[in-house]
Amino acid sequence: MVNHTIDIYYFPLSPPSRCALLLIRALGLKHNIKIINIPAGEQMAPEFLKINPLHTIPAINDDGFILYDSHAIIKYLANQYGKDDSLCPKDPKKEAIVNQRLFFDATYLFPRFADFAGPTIFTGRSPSDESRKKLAEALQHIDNFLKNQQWIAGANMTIADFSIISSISTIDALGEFDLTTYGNVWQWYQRAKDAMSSFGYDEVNQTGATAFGEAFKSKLK
Ligand SMILES: N[C@@H](CCC(=O)N[C@@H](CS)C(=O)NCC(=O)O)C(=O)O
Repeated sequence: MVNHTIDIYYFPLSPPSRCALLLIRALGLKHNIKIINIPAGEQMAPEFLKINPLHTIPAINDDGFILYDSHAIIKYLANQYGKDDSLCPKDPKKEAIVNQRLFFDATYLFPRFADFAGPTIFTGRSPSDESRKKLAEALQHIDNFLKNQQWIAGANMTIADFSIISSISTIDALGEFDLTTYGNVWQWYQRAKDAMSSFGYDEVNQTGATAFGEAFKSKLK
């Protein structure tokens, strides 16, 4: 039983920060949300730079243990507080696949999403054809991951599903990609939303994803 409260530095529009909060909710951990308003530049405040010199959210403070990067955070929390190893398997091969999916989100999917949507959000420019092609390629890889399995890293839901759903839901909310054309992705997305609804999927993730999509669409006009 965990008695202390974990601080999470979070902003609803930020996919990785939603992913970390969703896992905190799945694990039923006591937490305190500290909003860092990214558009207002609050990540550059000296107090926050002491938490994360890289000035990104999410970050957590778990009883003095400070950690940043959503992928590192969800892996730590699942290992430290998971009631068993289902969310983060200890079997080396299963764990390796989870890691591969986390690194895929960190180094491939999320950067391609940011390259696609960032210029519109920050300057109102339309996404480039090149960034559209690259993000579509990333979606196709996820579709392939899911060819013979129900979840992103195998037969069970793991932290990899938390990571990928925060990005996918935001991509879906842009209204620029028809996810139903990626049949495996679309079915997994419905399955994952359903499985995560018991610990607050809509409130923690969907609301922020939809808000990001609205912000994107309003800048395109
Ligand atoms: N790999 C990082 C990416 C985090 C990230 O880029 N967060 C953005 C918001 S979505 C941020 O905090 N940007 C503010 C900045 O870079 O100054 C993670 O997964 O936590």
